[in-house]
Amino acid sequence: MSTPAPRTASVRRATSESTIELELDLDGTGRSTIDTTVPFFDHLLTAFAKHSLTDLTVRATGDTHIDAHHTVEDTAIVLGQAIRQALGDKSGISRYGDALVPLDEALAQAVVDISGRPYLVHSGEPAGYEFHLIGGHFTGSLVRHTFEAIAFHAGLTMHVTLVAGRDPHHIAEAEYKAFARAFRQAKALDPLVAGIPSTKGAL
Ligand SMILES: [Mn+2]
Repeated sequence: MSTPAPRTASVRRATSESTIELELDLDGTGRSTIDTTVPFFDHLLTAFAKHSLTDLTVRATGDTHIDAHHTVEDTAIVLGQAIRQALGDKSGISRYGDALVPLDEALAQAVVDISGRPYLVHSGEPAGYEFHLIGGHFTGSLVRHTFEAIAFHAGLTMHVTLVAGRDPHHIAEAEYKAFARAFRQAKALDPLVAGIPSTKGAL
């Protein structure tokens, strides 16, 4: 048996609005060191790493004196870029994953296809969720916005549905954990898959 290539990536992105440095290992154990200066987003990324078994290091700084928006969005862009890079040619992956994850009263479903075709279908958040301020910095709207950035830059088809939920913190965390669990399945190497799991021969 040949040793599979490491599925790791290191991406740095600097703009006038933020500087992001991110390293990940898709075949990790869920260890993470996250510092985006936005504590609630650190909490979501830590949950993502833990429940997707991705080792993740993030150092981000940005113009959070204006708003957390740029730093959070740019970190999500870089996470997507790193995922795409680390997946390589996607040889031997399961490709699809799905999960239904509760957090007390909240329940979120995520379905992921590592398709190379960016698409996000996101629904179910209660009316006005986008206007909630969580942890003093993070607006509810950023849950969808970060999923958009990850899907578009990683090349994932993602359907994320909030089935139930009342607490804004629980809602965001359940959605991120569902995404993490679905992604964990989708990126997993399946010993029965020979080559790239697409009838087109490329993903
Ligand atoms: Mn934006």
